[in-house]
Amino acid sequence: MKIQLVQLQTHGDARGALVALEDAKNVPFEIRRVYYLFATQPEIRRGLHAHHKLKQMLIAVRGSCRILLDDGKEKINILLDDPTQGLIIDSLIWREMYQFSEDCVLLVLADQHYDESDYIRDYDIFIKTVRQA
Ligand code: T46
Repeated sequence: MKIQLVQLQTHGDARGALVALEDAKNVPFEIRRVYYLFATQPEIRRGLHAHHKLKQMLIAVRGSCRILLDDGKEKINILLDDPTQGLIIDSLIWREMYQFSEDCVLLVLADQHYDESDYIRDYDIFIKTVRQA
């Protein structure tokens, strides 16, 4: 599956910790958009879509959530609960985020501006698209 969980270098000292995110260094694409999810609720499921082209890196900078990833052949489930780990998700991967902790802040770096036409929000169309790719 075209996903990768990467360990981000942490600069820490007695004052606390710092993680820097830089494209072409620890982010494997040009960063065109940054957004974050917060005030999520444990029983709510988000995502439920794939992207034609978009690549993203997700980081639970606070709290935790689970993410189901599906490339049309296999499904995996990842717990994001560490602000020093980045989950890179390539195009054509179905994702569902759930079991958000109440304090969860999910930071997302994206390689494209927001474009609704890049979304595949119907699972059957996703499967057909993957098979044709
Ligand atoms: C993804 C997961 C991890 C914008 O106006 N601009 C934006 O950049 C984004 C991401 C969303 N929006 C609007 C579109 C909707 O009216 O914000 C609303 C919520 O978006 P959506 O329902 O797509 O949110 P999620 O949490 O289901 O999915 C988001 C991203 O859209 C998606 O690309 O991979 O987070």
